[in-house]
Amino acid sequence: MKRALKNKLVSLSHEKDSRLILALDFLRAMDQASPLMLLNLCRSLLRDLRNLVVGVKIGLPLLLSVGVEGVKYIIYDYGDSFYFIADFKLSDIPDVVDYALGKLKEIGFDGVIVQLFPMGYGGVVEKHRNRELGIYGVALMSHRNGKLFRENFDLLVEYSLGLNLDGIIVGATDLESIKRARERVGDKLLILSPGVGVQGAEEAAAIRAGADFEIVGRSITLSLKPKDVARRIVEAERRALKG
Ligand code: O7M
Repeated sequence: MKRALKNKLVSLSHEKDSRLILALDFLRAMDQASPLMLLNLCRSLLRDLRNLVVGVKIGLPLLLSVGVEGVKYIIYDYGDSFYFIADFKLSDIPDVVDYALGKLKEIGFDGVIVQLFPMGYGGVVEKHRNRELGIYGVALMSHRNGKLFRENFDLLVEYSLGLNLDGIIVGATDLESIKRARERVGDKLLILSPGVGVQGAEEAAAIRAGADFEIVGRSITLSLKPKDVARRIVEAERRALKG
């Protein structure tokens, strides 16, 4: 993980000795809780996980529950402790993606996820990376039947290299593809890998296969003991890195 040593994600990872990114999508009792209660739940979860988790990925489930102001509030409170990633898997025309990236940076996000298949994002990526927004592209999704991703995986990885992204997403449910991506990108791109736990991938297996970070959501956020689960995953990842 030599790349982008200036990247906040990488420096927090070194500081905390952790490769864990939390997907903050679903919380226990989410359907019954008011936005304010949810915000308090998020804040206490993040307080508990501060020393274990490096990044926090926020997508539509949380945004639609607490609103933009709520998300801003979370980032305002915890921006020094975590690398915040906006996961709206942007996939529009470059002008719209350009606008969205600017707004997401204003909200306080450190990084954003884009889909790569629309292509044409060269100028947009360069502009926003120069403004210190990390950009990560989806190369292979973790769910079953993602046939088009599978068929175009090599192309998407090549495209990511050409764009000089900060990193790519490769599902932890396909370890061979992680190995293949790592061989191809070397240390030029970070590899972030979701699908651990609820979706079936084993803890730390993606790290062993060559991913830099594992993204984990429900196994932690829906647990009665989120800190214990996070600690167990981080310890498994540390063991995997030591070989
Ligand atoms: O651990 P989970 O299954 O509760 O959550 C996984 C998270 O990773 C959730 O936020 C998904 O949106 C995300 N994710 C996938 O599960 N699969 C993918 O292929 C890609 C992502 C992702 O993070 O894309 C950026």
